[in-house]
Amino acid sequence: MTSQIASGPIVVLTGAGISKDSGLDTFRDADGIWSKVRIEDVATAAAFARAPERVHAFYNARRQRLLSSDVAPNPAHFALARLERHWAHGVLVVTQNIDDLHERAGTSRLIHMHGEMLKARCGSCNAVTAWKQDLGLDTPCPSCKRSGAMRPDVVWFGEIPLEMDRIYQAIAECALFISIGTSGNVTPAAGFVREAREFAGAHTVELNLEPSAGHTMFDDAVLGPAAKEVPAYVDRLLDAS
Ligand code: BV8
Repeated sequence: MTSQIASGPIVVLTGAGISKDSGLDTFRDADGIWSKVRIEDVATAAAFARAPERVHAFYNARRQRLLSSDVAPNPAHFALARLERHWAHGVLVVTQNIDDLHERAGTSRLIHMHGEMLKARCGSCNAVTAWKQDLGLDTPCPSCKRSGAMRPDVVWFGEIPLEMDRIYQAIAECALFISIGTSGNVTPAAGFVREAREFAGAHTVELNLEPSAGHTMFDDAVLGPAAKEVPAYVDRLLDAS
């Protein structure tokens, strides 16, 4: 490891692959979510306007799955929390995932750029509320009391991801950019590695089950399941720092 990496901030981008070993489905694997349902039918504002019950059913099922007792953070989530505790120059985790497994593993500097499944937002008054029950057309907003406008507090395709300025600022200052468990198919997240290379001159590493769509942009790659490879990689980083 170069001295630049050893003395600089780290930005970690995670995707659905880091939660696969916790029992949550990915999107584009052979048995993934998009092999069972179309983005256009459940993950856009137009889909919600056209058939809100279908969108609610899609997220209610995923929310209940996330809350089930057999879904918990895996060693990859815990390793990133350990890295944050021991890396002297700062670690920011930017996740595309809408689950709460990073928080439950102890990560605190965290941005959910695509929102959070355990929050609901009112389309009328914009109030955001922590949410673990099913959502439906008859669900009243806890704040304005109106029904019919509650939605999962997630970023659908065609909507603007959250905290982009803060994310780009952190990437511009990082010495090491690590991408874990993402296929590199969804923008703007898929472009972060290029930002890290071109604007920060950062060292870039991809930890994934297989090479992602953007694999040529990474200096290094570690292929294998996140639950196995991420703890080992964090050990190497901390041992060398
Ligand atoms: C935006 C929340 C402008 C909801 C998600 C054409 C028409 C319309 C739009 C577009 C278009 N072309 C491009 C676009 C833009 C669009 C887009 O990228 N579309 C794609 C489909 C082409 N993007 C947007 O609309 C975004 N908004 O662009 O606004 C803008 C831009 C910049 C600044 C301001 C404004 C909004 C996108 C957000 C959509 N919402 N999620 C929900 O979850 O239901 S995205 C969704 O995909 C999830 O967040 C998911 O995390 C994310 C990315 O997928 P991955 O995480 O990578 O998951 P995937 O299954 O693909 O890959 C898993 C990987 O893990 C695989 O590589 C696999 O090998 C690996 N793996 C598997 N097991 C393991 C493993 N790795 C390690 N260990 C294992 N065990």
